[in-house]
Amino acid sequence: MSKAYVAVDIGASSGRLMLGTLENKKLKLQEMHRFKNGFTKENGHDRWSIDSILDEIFKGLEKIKAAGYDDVTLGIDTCAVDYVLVGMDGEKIQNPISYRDSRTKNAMQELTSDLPKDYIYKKTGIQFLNFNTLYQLYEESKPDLEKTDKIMMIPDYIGYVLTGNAVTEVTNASTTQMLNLREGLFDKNLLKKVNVSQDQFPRLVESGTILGNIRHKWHKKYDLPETEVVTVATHDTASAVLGTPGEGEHWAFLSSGTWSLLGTELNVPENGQLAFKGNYTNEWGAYGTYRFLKNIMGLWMIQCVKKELDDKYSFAELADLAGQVKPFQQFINVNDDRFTNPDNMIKEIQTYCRESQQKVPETPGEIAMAIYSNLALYYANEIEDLNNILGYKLSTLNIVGGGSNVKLLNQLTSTLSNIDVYAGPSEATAIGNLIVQMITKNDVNNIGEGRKLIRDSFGVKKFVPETHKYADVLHRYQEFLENNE
Ligand code: LRH
Repeated sequence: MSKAYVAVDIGASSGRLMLGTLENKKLKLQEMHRFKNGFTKENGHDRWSIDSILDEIFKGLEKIKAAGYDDVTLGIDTCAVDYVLVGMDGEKIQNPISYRDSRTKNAMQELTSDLPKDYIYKKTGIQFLNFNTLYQLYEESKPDLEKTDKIMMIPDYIGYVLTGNAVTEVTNASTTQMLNLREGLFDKNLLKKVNVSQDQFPRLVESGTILGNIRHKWHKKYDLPETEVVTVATHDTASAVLGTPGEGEHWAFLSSGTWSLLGTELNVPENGQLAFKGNYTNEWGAYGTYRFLKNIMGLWMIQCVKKELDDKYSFAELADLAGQVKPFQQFINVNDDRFTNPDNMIKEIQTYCRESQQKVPETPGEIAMAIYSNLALYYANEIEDLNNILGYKLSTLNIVGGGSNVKLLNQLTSTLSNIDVYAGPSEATAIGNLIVQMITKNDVNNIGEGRKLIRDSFGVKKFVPETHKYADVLHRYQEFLENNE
């Protein structure tokens, strides 16, 4: 009889089940199951196929049992903001709509013409992204909403299907832009604006709450290990930050995956005027922390390009090709909404460059370099902004997630931001998910000890600024942004 921890980590393009065990005071990770994820058009919208995700989770658990683990603890994390409407019969009403669906294109503008942005920001401290749950609910089908008994964030819904128990976990709930920072509850006025009520959300719980055991009916259908579900930091970014081995004071993180989430951990939210103007967010974290950060378009751009090139090149090959090309051949505001879900990313980038009378990237290497160099510039610009808002200089930057494997991007980021970069682990999200389970089950004492465990278990690579390089580029990029925002 072997015990283990399992992180179910569902990203925008893939999901996996990672097994975590403690061996000789080190955390050992093993990928047990991986599957493709993505949204497809269904009933007029881009939707996640939630039943297939559940199916894959069961498949993964069967593999884990077959590998000899018959007693596991399991935590679920996914990307934020999306939700499932559940009817009186306890079943989902439809497949959940992805935040990249175009339904919310004008919703934020419409809603905030009535409720001013500074009013919403003061209450919630959450950045304005046109896909926040607040704006998604604003656009929600009225007949579907009328049938709704429960509104559940996706990881909470998965936990509910597995165990029959319904909660709303705070790290993810905060990204709805509907939690009131001061009251610690959903804000009544904001809910009213989108015709939903507090009692439609299951009770709020902190990360690290035991949810319950997998239901008997699933054991009858699948050959599963005994499984206890822990509600971890269910927002993948919250898990990624918990899985970041930052050290000392004032370290910054860059969770680099489909999105680039750049920021720092705070104990008190920062929702003053400067943070509001900079559109920084205060997402709730585990153990009384806040993730003060900004969303940057991220590797989504390169993921789209890879697909559009028929997966002829791997990410590593694209980075190699980029390395053979000169950086900064064109400036791109990577956070321009036009890159959120274009029909074709390569064409969108090329049109952008043509429209702004810049060199048009043509080869795969040129396109990849255009993306990497502009991501690095955008990061550097935000680090400067963060230093200003916080009133102190961030000491180091820990890059985690898949993007931490891209040496070229790490080096450009270090040089342009003039900061020491520590890259890795690339599996920070799954690790953060596991660490919260281990703290909940008393195998690890607290998050400080958890981060030490990560440092002791995984290699981290250091990148230092090449100070003689690219002296004036950031400044020119900032001027470009000012004229192109
Ligand atoms: C990253 C992420 C991010 C959210 C976005 C919707 O996967 O969760 O933190 O802003 O997806």
